[in-house]
Amino acid sequence: MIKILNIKSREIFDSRGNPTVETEMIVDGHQDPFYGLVPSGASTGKFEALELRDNDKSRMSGKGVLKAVSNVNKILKPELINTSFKDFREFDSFLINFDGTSNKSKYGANSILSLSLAFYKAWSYINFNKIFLSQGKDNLSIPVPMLNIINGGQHADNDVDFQEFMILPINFSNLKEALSATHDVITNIKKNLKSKSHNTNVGDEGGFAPNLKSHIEVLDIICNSIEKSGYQINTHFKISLDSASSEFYESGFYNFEGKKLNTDQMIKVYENICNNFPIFSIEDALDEEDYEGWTNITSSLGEKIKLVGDDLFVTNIEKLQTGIIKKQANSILIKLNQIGSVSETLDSIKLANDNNFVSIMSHRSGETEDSFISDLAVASKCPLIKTGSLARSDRVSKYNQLLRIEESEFISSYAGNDNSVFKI
Ligand code: 2PG
Ligand code: MG
Repeated sequence: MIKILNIKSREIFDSRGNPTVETEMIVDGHQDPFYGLVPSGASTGKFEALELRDNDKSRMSGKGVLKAVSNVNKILKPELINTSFKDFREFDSFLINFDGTSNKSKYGANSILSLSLAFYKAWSYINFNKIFLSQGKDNLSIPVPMLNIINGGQHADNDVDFQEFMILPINFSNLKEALSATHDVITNIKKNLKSKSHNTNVGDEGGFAPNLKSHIEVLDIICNSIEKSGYQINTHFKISLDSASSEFYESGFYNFEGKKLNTDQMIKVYENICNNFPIFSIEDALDEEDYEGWTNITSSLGEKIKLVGDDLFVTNIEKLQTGIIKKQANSILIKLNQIGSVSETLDSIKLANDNNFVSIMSHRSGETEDSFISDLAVASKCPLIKTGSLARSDRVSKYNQLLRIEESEFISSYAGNDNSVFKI
């Protein structure tokens, strides 16, 4: 049993300078507090759990989270202090039932997640030996980073419609080598952009945000830079996209690169991309409610690439279950704050694994300095992690944590060598 002795929540800032929630928790037997820090999205899914903001326009454009903080300090804390919980599942269940709504709208998913994270950290710290020593040393691997090197969509002020262009270093013996090679590619992308007089400032997730004309131009620059760095496309690096297409979908049409495309035409764009470039996955290829389209694209491209549901599934086990039955997508993006608790997040990963869907642990575009998702990605055996480019501390902190974990005696491999996920 873990007994909670004290809780304190406060408003802090995320990587975009917007307010967010942090909660610290003291548990019996431990002097140091455990922290839960909550990230925040920009291209949020319609069905995500509710992020409670003050909407008081006189303060930080209404983005304050003082209500969520007060819900923790004044309402939830008195229910939790001096109470003992068997494990994080019992703790999360208590919070979920106490809130009582399907999307955590009574107290806010940000307040509930901050508590869930803090308690999970306490629980895993206290039970470390039981969790890891019991399963032996050969079981854990380091996930492959999906590095978002060119930003567009809602994450950048340019005309590129797809939100993220990512590179995946796969055929390397460990993460250390994989990131060193990635550094070479990023250096060449920068040189490449500079030589064409493009801006090389970085966007929200640390990737470049040049004003390029089309997705083909971006993909050509990426492939060219990989080869210039002395690596082979497909063998050493694959490419992934996050279209975040709900952001350019309107009344049944995709407003893509100056054209109004219906679902079939949009699917043709993707088929064309997959025929010409080394694509590993496409996330949110279609709108979050274009359900029939999702089934169609999965039947057309699902054997060839991973089709990843982010806004489509919002880390929600019920939406994922429907997706599995209706064959919408074959992979899921995992974001803790889309659902609002650690245990529900782990349930979605388990359901995905049981149905051969690949789980990708993910940051949000508004991040904090916390690197917890790196620990969780390894512990929950996600073969991939998406957490921005090799720039900005909010992104690099996650990769740095993975480098530390890689040195641990519990790690036996780098997931990039797993042929069942990454066919070369
Ligand atoms: C996404 C994410 C993270 P946001 O769409 O996958 O890259 O963006 O946090 O803005 O939803
Ligand atoms: Mg996404």
